[in-house]
Amino acid sequence: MTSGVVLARTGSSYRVHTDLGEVTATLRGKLKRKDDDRVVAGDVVELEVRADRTATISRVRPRRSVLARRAAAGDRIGRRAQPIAANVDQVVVVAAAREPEPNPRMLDRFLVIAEANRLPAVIVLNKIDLDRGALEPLVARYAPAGYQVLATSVTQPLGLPALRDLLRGRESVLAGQSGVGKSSLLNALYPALNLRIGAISEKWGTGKHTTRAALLVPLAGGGYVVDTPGLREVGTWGIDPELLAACFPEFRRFLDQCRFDDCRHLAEPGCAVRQAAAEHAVEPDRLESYQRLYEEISVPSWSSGRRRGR
Ligand SMILES: Nc1nc2c(ncn2[C@@H]2O[C@H](COP(=O)(O)OP(=O)(O)OP(=O)(O)O)[C@@H](O)[C@H]2O)c(=O)[nH]1
Ligand SMILES: [Mg+2]
Ligand SMILES: [Zn+2]
Repeated sequence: MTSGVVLARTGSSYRVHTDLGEVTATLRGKLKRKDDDRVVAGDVVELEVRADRTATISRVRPRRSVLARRAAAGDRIGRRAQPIAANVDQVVVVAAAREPEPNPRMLDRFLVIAEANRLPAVIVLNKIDLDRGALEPLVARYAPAGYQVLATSVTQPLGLPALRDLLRGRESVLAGQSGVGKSSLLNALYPALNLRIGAISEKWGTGKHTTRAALLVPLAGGGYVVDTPGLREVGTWGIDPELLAACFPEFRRFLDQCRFDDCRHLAEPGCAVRQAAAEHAVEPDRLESYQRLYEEISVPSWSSGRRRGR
């Protein structure tokens, strides 16, 4: 009996990373009968490995965390979370100083998805060689929420040892707009990965039907990076609108000071969050992000099928 980490699932077989190397495993009968999402990428499993490097998974260890897509209320399956990756330790949201310019609206969206999944998040500002001045506004925006902003440059290079430390021994989801340099950063840290740069990343199998399947890439020196789907595919779909404000950590201390218990922080009188924004005790543009996301996720469930298909 040995243990391993599930890297990917294809149909009913699993690629598992073990001390003995990578093996192909199937589930023992007893596990198979349970629901479909019993084992996902990132799960730590116990397995029996045979001489031909095939294996049988006999047990799944309890998960420390799950990155999940939430089924919306009103769906037949109810508000059940669909696990996409297990045991994710952190979300690393990557932005660029320039080319493309930082997009705070998109960063906020990724951070909310991380919070909704109770995953700690760190921001990496790459391409700092192109504009040193891009760091300060980002730190000002995100320090009150408690997010660390790490400046990096692949070309200079800069901040790479710190990023390596951040990724080492952990399971990380990298998120960020196309072109910010996610693949470049990983290649700079782990040349053996040899990821494609500057092109739509096909390398990790962003095929047609992979949206539900995650893939773990083992990093030299320990740790994993989760690819496909990124947070974008997980989306804000099914996040409870009532819980959205708490996904903005710097809002939390104001939430019980609103006049109405069910304040949505949109236009209600006596809203402590809006008051805080007016006084710049919270960044007004973060409130703007909140309000836009609120509108987006509070559309009635009958239209959620369409949103999901987008
Ligand atoms: N100046 C500068 N350019 C960089 C840096 N990092 C990456 N680039 C360039 O930015 C472009 C996009 O880099 P990628 O690594 O492909 O970006 P990505 O985030 O993986 O993009 P997708 O795979 O499309 O999501 C490439 O032309 C890189 O050479 C950096 O630190 N400084
Ligand atoms: Mg890439
Ligand atoms: Zn309020």
